[in-house]
Amino acid sequence: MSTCRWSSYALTFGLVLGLGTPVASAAIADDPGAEAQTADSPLALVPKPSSVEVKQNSRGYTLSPGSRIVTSNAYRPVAELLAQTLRRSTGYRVPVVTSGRARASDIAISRGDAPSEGYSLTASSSGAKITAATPEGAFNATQTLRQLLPAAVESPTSVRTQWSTPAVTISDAPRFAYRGVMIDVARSFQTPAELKNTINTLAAYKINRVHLHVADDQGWRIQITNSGKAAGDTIDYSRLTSVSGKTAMTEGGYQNEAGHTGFYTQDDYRSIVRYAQSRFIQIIPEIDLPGHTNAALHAIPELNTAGSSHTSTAQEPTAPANGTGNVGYSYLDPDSAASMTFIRHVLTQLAAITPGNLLHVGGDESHDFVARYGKDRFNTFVGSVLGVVHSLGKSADGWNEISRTPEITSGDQVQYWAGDTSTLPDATAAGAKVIMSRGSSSYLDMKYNSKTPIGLTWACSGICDFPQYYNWDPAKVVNGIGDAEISGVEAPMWSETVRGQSQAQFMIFPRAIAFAEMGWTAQSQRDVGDFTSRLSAVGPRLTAAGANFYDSPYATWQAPIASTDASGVARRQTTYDLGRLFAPGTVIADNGQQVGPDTNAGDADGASASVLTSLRTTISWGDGTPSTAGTFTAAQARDALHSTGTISVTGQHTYQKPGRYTGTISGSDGRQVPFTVTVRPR
Ligand code: TNX
Repeated sequence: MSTCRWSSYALTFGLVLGLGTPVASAAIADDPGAEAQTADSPLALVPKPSSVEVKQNSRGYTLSPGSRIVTSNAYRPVAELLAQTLRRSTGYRVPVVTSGRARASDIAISRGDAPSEGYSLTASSSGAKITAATPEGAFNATQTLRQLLPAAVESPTSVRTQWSTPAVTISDAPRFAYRGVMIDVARSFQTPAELKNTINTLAAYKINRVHLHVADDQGWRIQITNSGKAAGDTIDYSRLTSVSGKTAMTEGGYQNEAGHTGFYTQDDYRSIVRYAQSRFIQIIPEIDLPGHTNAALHAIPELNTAGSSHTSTAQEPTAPANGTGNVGYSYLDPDSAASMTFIRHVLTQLAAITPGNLLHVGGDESHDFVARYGKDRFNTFVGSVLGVVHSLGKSADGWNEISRTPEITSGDQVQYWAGDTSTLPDATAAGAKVIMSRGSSSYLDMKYNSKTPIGLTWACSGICDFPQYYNWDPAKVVNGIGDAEISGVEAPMWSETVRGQSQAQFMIFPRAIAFAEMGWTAQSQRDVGDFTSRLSAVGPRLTAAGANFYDSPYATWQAPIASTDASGVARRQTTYDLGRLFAPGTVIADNGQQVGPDTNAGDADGASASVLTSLRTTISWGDGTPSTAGTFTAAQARDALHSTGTISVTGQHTYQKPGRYTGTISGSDGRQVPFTVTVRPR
């Protein structure tokens, strides 16, 4: 038995292991019951684990119709989440049991020594075995196990393939405790369902923080009620959402689509928090202060005092709504009691519905505030906001502008995005940590290239694709701010130009996945070429899961196929739906019978690369009749804002007699996929 340690072989063999043999390895055995060692792409694990030992000549784990997940009560919720994924795609029952011994066909999840968030995972012919010290570690292990199985495991409907993993032993733990993505729902709202969809995909790559930018100049997205108001507080907080929940960006969208309006009730927010919590993601809400506050000033007359950016008049008691992308003009009055009353009430309610230890208070781009009052006044004002956060038993996050505020202390974090880095050591000297979000290589709202139809260019222009976002060390950005001073990394997705879940995911993926690996994997184990080859197998997973992403030309996307079992009636011509092809970067030729890469660099969407130079299929029906050509239909065509959705393979046929037929889809690249059709009497 030969073994290979990934940690030492990564550079030499990473490409080979990562890519596998994309076309041949996607083929499955003629007899669907036969045990073959096939995965779409063995060891295309992202983020890359600390240590992976591959047993080249051994069989791995095979999930079968009788497979169970055997665990203890403490790990049951984690097991149930894994079971949900497996049930949907395999159609197997996958019961979760908390007693009895695990068999070779089972997945065992149990408690055992492991570093914080870490785990060990062994997949072999005697079963899949996960041990972790906490449910969080076990959850991380289940994400790795998903990636050891074929991409089709992400399918929302049941498909058939060989559900086998390579034989591996993995032990794993993260570099940074904080691995975040920010989503700006203030400029353009996303519904709870949209947000949960993205959270679900982020969790699969071990992102564990989602920072929600819920208030900015253009809109206010979180319900604040009047309950628990301080004595003498005349503010009607329900106006925040009844007035500024109805405003959003009015410009900047693709084909002029306006920003989406709306807000989260506190119950919506709680349900988002719970959903994220079950995937070990902490939600960090941000109320941006003292700037970026026009939506608050638009809703609440009491804030429009002479020292704020808008002074109330009889004609204009509140600041006008502003749906432009202008920044720096709005601010609260540091001398008005109403400002602090407002801040305390809002943060108190937010703290009450946020189980996590962090509230983000913004602090960025208060240009007109600083111009009017000076930087010292800014620091003391933000310092009093930090005081409120601390009095609520929470720690504060803020953009790097807050680094010199007086109250900053251990537990707090400053998020570096741009500007003066010389202030960061002051924050760390006071005990705070740094979250690295350097604009030029972290901002998910930047265009991938000049042809990207949405996005901005101020922080990154030219090519801002996943290699640029991957290929830097957050510990080498600022002198004196190394691993010990950094709590982690976060990639922000601002929404001046981004509308809704699908566009947001197009900007987020795959760049946030590059970030996920930057946050998780030791710097010495990271290599952009190796990452790229593993990412090429992640694309089909995103496709199978129904997530949108930019199928960048920097990866040569793999294209695995799985079959679907069909049924029909004898002597009736029927279009049978027989297969699922997950093929990022491809387009279907006009006649529907050929799939190939979208190489038209002249298009707005640019070129792409796929392992398929061209794929045609023939279907042999299993009843002795001549084979016919398969037809491809994509759930979503590749265009300037969408990767190719899952492609169905269909064929027209008339079975003469009832029965159960085993047919084969044969690809022009040599792959063969068996399917079964059950034909009832007419
Ligand atoms: C800067 S990053 C901002 C945001 C914008 C973003 C657009 C930061 C702390 N402030 O208000 O949305 O640029 O890229």
